[in-house]
Amino acid sequence: MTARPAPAPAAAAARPDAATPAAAAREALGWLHTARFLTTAAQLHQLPALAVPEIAFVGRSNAGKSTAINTLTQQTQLAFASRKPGRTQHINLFALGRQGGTDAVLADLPGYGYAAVPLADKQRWQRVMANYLVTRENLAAVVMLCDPRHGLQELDEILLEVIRPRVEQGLPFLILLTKADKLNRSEQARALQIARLQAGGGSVMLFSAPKRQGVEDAATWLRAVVDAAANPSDAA
Ligand SMILES: Nc1nc2c(ncn2[C@@H]2O[C@H](COP(=O)(O)OP(=O)(O)O)[C@@H](O)[C@H]2O)c(=O)[nH]1
Ligand SMILES: [Mg+2]
Repeated sequence: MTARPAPAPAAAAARPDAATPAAAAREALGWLHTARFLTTAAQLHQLPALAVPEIAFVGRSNAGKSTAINTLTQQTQLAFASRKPGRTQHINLFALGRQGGTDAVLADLPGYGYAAVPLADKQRWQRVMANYLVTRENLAAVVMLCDPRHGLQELDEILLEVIRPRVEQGLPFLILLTKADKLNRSEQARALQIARLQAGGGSVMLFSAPKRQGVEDAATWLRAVVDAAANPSDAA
């Protein structure tokens, strides 16, 4: 081999973090991995007022919310993936940020719609969720988890109606169609199509924890939402 001069440094000078979608996803997943438990609240007024962007995860019991949070944060037990649905009645907050700093928060909201829960409890949860989604000042985005084999159900639609005005004002909204590994390709395409019609301008992605489908895209979306909330002038 003949000796050659070193290549021009132009490519190497580019910031490695966001050079490609894959690099952006890696950066986002590294950031999500910093998630740690912050606090839990049984009632809205117990939630601390926070200045950092907050991303709420909502969904029916058993939709795959805990699994998605654990997969995105790459932590097996952060959001307890329950075999007994309907038991997580609190709002759990998880802090995100490198070096112990907090630059965003994930809010794991109570799963709803579990049949065995008494009606009064269901109605209480519905009120708490609606109040949270309407009044939470640092709310920066909402992620709705939905098992596409069942589609959006009545309680999903009610929540959609609650947040629709905020989505129309620009609140980022993502429907994650979970358990995509249970659908074949044409069923996936059809589920995407239906959910896009229902999302009212929000985004829709297929997601599978075991197949890791949609994990990088969802992570990148979450990171971008927080970046946009932190630097509103960059958004356009
Ligand atoms: N096949 C498959 N099963 C999943 C997936 N995500 C969750 N599940 C299963 O669905 C059930 C409910 O999941 P969980 O995360 O506890 O739902 P949650 O009630 O919304 O928090 C559990 O048995 C999970 O193992 C997925 O992506 N694929
Ligand atoms: Mg759960």
